[in-house]
Amino acid sequence: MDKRIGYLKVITGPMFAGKTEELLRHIHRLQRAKKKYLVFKPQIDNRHNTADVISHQNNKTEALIVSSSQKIEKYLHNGVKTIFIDEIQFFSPEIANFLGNLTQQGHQIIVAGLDKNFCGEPFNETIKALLALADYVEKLTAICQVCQKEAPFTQRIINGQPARYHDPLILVGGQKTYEARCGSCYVIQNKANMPNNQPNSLPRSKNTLIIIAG
Ligand code: TTP
Ligand code: MG
Repeated sequence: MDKRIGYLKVITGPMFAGKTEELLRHIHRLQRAKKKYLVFKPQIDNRHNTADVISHQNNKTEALIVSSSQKIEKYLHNGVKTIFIDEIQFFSPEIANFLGNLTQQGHQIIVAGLDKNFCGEPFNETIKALLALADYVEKLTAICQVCQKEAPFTQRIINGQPARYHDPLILVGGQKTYEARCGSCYVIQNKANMPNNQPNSLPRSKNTLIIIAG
């Protein structure tokens, strides 16, 4: 990557793929060189009850908790040009244009976020826009917790059963609620009952419902 100009890199894939760990790897490189940077994470991700970004390997770094691109903008002073954001899928789609404009101004931006939701579809408009705008995309996979093959999907499990297609999009959680799955072992209930089996052809009216799970 050319470090003299701005760029947007998206680290993406399912849960348990090591997206946060990869983000931290980039951050630790800068720490060693004492280069200035800012790390953000969305207000919604309260899994660890701390402002740190924490990977499954328990590596961590301090982050600023923000709810919108406007809040991020307020921190962009003192000439800091390098920005990291974890859980980017939890920001609204405007963040894509906001980050695109920053790259034009020479900012170097690395974000991490889910490509697909528990339904196996693009997580939302935010990630779609970012993947289109990105200069670099690093797509990671996890390992299927059933058969140990490469896992591009995230399985949501509710009371021991695969989640249903119309369950709420956002359910913050970890290993108690989600598993990494390959295409063969991944299951979604009720998707076949959709009219024309079209993804998202019914309004996902419960999208705004946010549930916090283990
Ligand atoms: P991630 O950081 O993507 O999960 P992770 O930490 O296991 O992955 P990695 O090691 O690659 O960093 O966090 C995803 C969050 O999104 C988690 O709180 C669960 C939530 N989520 C939803 O709200 N809806 C969904 O459909 C899915 C798949 C996850
Ligand atoms: Mg993560």
